[in-house]
Parts: sequence; C-alpha cells; structure tokens
Amino acid sequence: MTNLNIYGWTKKLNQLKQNSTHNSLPHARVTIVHRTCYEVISENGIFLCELTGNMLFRKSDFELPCVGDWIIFQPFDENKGIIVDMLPRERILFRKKIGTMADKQAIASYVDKAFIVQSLDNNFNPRRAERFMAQILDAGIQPVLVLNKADLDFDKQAVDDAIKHIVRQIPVFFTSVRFSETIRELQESILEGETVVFVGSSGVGKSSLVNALCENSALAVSEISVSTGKGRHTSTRREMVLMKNSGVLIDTPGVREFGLAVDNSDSLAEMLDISDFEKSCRFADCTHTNEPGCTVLQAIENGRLDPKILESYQKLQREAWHFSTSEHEKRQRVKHFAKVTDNESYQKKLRQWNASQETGKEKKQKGGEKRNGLR
Ligand SMILES: Nc1nc2c(ncn2[C@@H]2O[C@H](COP(=O)(O)OP(=O)(O)OP(=O)(O)O)[C@@H](O)[C@H]2O)c(=O)[nH]1
Ligand SMILES: [Mg+2]
Ligand SMILES: [Zn+2]
Repeated sequence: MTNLNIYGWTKKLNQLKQNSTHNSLPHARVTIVHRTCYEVISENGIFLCELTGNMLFRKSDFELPCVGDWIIFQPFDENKGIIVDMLPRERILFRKKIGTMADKQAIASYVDKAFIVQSLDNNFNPRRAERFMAQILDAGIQPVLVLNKADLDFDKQAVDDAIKHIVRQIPVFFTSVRFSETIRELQESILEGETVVFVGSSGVGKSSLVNALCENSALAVSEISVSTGKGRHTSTRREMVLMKNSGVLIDTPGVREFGLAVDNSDSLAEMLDISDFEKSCRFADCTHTNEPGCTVLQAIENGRLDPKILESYQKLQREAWHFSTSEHEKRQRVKHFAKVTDNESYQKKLRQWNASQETGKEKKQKGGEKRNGLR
C-alpha cells in the first residue's frame, strides 16, 4: 500500500474530503495529465482516470484537474477510474494563457516551493526571475532562485550584483549537476511531503536537476544537438516524481513566455525591495515617473536603486493591472448574461420563441407529409 503522506496527504486534506458527497471513495493525487486522461497515485497504486462528463463540461479549462491536484475517484477494472470530485485547490501556480487577455492556465497545485531555474550561460536574466517571483508569491508559494550550470564560465561578481535585491527576499542556490555538493544542498532544502515545481526556459537543466535530486534517470534529458544547438529531449508534459526520503518534484516543459495572471500587484514593491524608498514619496499615489518629492527617483539618482528594477516594477504592475481589469470585465459580462437569462420576461420570450419554432417545424413536417402524399 502506498503511503500518501509522502505525496503530501495531510489531516487537513482528509477533513476536506469528508465534505464531499463521494467521501467513501478513494482519493489520489494527479501525477501526469495526458491529453484525455489523468495518471493518479492512490493508496492502491497508480490509476489511469477519466473525468465524469459532469466535471468536464461544467468547468473552465483552468478549473480542470492539473498536476498536483487531489481528486476522488471511482475505481473500475484493475487500474482504471473515473474522477468524480476534486478537493478545493490551494497554492496553485497559474500563468496567463498565451494569446488571451484574461484567461489563465493552471500549471500545478498544492505547491510549497517553486524553483525558478535559470542557467548561468546566456539564460541568466533577473527580470525574468522577477516575473516568475510575482506569480509565485501571488499564489502563496515560496519562490527559490536556482542558478544552474555553475560549472560553466560566468562572471560571478556581475551575477551577484544583479541579484542583490532578490537575495534579500528569497533563497538563491548556485548549482551544477556536475557538482554533487550543490545538489545535496538543494536536496536538503526540500522537506518530506513538500511539493516543489520547477519552472524556467527550455534547456536550463530542470529535468537534469530533477533527475539528480531523485538519484535516477526517470525523466528524459536533452542532449544538445550539434547542428542546431537545441535540446532534443525537451520535456513535453508536466510530471511528478518522488524524491527518496523527502519531497515531490514536478518537472515542467520550458516556457518561452510567462505572462502574469495576478489580481493584485500590492506586494510587488516589497518583492523588488523598493517599498522602503516608496514609503517616503510625497504623494501616496506617486507613480515614480516625474512627481516632485519622489524618493524612488531620488534613490535612482544617488545610485541606491538600479533603474532597471524600477522599470521592471512598473512593467509588472501594468501587466497585473491589465490582467485583473480584463478578468473583472469578463466576470461582469458573465454576471450580466446570467442576470439576463434569469430575467422573467426574457424567459417568457424564450418560451414563445421555442414554441414558434416548434409550430414552424410541425408545419414544415406536415407540408412535407402532404407533398409525400401522406395525410
Ligand atoms: N554544463 C552543464 N550542463 C547541464 C547542467 N544541467 C543540465 N545540463 C545540460 O543542459 C541540457 C538541457 O538539460 P535539460 O535538463 O533537458 O533542460 P530542461 O530545462 O529540462 O529543458 P526543457 O525540458 O526543454 O524545458 C542537457 O544537455 C544537460 O545535460 C549543468 O549543471 N551543467
Ligand atoms: Mg525538461
Ligand atoms: Zn515616487
């Protein structure tokens, strides 16, 4: 029997399960999402599950189960099942769905830590790390910056300078799959039952780190193709693996674009370590662009704040604002539509219209019967 505590099952989750009408059925955690089915781990091992139609059609995409979710299922045959319910989600890592204004996509749920992986070659980019941090902190997840491929040549001083403000906020690790002590340090930072998701661009070494941490080669790792310089075994799905004697790791495919899907940008200043400067601005709603008495601009002038950090702050703020206002408008539209469809006169008109359609159909049918000589 599998002990689900090492997969993050807790007493609190057990209590939540009791609220479900299906609480007598087994529970499990989603480990892989395939195109049409879900691989889950339960006390009785791995099951391949589908969703009930009810769950499939009543939910938006981002509400469907994702890796990390806890579900309740009805087993059948030897290792198949139907997902009938999902426990209320917590600590979900979202991102904005590419090509949309306010649609979000759930990457993983019940996440304790998110490792933002960058490689110390040309992938290192503090602005990108800040973007991930904003989304991760919004979900109540602990961000960790992992700077990988530390065996390669890089300018340590320049990197240290660029991440000074990040180091003050979150843990930062320099790692290399070739230096086992750096892997051990990372391993020790993950506690039993904790869930860690790995995010970052393609080729930075997420799968390699997951494999090194699990001391096996469960995940395919890319070999750099000599002709294109690109990885060949690029990960194509989110996948959960268990670490020996400790946590649960979720590997994700590299992303080229990570759009913010946050509702609230209030914590950005603190995250970027500029809230102390901001507090003393003359105007409470200072935008730090050209206002008199702006202590943020003063900090830039006297070299205490990197102008790139302020730029990043304003960009992330704008993006969060765009997402939350579009989402708000969308919600209003849905509410308005619900109101319209609940409205009595609308319902009456709908009934009349349906009835007229029916009579039209009958007439047509009768006409057809006549033409066919059937009375
Ligand atoms: N020099 C060096 N190479 C590394 C290190 N970690 C990973 N690599 C190499 O980097 C390449 C990409 O590694 P992956 O683990 O596949 O990268 P990934 O982040 O999972 O990439 P995607 O799955 O495409 O998102 C492989 O050729 C690895 O061998 C490291 O610490 N040092
Ligand atoms: Mg990978
Ligand atoms: Zn200001």
